[in-house]
Amino acid sequence: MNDFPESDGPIRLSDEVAEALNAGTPVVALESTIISHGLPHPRNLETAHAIEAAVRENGATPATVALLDGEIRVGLEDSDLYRIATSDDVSKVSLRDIGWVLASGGTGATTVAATMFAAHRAGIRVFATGGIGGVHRGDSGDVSADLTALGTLPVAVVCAGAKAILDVPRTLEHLETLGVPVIGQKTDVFPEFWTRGKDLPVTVRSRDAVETAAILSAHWSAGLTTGAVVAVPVPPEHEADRRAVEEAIGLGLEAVDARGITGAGITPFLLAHIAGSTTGASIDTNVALVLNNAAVAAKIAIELNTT
Ligand code: PSU
Ligand code: MN
Repeated sequence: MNDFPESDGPIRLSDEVAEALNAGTPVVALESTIISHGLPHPRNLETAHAIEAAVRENGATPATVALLDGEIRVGLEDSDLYRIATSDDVSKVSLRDIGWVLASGGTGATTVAATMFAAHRAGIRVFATGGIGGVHRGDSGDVSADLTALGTLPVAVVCAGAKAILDVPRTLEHLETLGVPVIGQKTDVFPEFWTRGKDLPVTVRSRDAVETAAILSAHWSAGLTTGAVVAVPVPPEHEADRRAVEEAIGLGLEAVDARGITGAGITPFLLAHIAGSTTGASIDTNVALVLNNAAVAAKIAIELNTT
């Protein structure tokens, strides 16, 4: 048990994660909504293990986050990953859901926002995932709390940008308003998850993990308390066909409207719909980019520990 000074609420670090943090060795936080709501079974469980392996192979300790039995858990056992990947009673937990899911004692998978919160409490600065949530398309005013978390918690989120199911230009404007830098690692354009992106700008291009860590370190040591997006495009050999993805998104958005799906259900529905209509190609891309991000995040965590 490693309690955060400003809080005495229930947070439990695995022995491995606690030891790594105490020893000052690099740790990478990982989310669990991607396991419960982002990928189909059994691909989700396989991928959860593969992401952790990618972090380890690149020299850092993985810390997957979830809410289990009334506790925030940072660093999970295989049996915990299995529960999240197979149970049909797992809540998708964003910032506002942490309290009620803890109080209920139920099982909760953390989004980018909730994972950033847990990572910050545990003292972890680097977090790898697939894509961040953002401003949804249309005029619904649906904006992911991932942006709220990025604007308030000093954690770097290594991702392949934002899914084109969102209004990506407005998402980037929102990040600017919140004071969140978007660091394009080896890219000048903001990646759009399944594709490497086209024409949306990043705040700054970084050559490699060393430069990214230097930027993050300068950002936080200047006294800023916001997070950062480290945008890493999907490796070219795994990039999906842009037209096929756009078409699948268009049909998915029509289905969302037709079925009256709203709120937190939208993202999981669209991901499943797009996976179905691209005959799984989008899932292969999703898995490939998450594994790549995990490896890149481990390298950044190593460099941050030495700057
Ligand atoms: N991207 C994916 N798979 C996912 C998500 C994003 O490829 O499962 C999840 C992340 O957990 C992200 C969340 O934080 O969707 C955003 O949901 P919402 O828009 O409801 O905040
Ligand atoms: Mn939403």
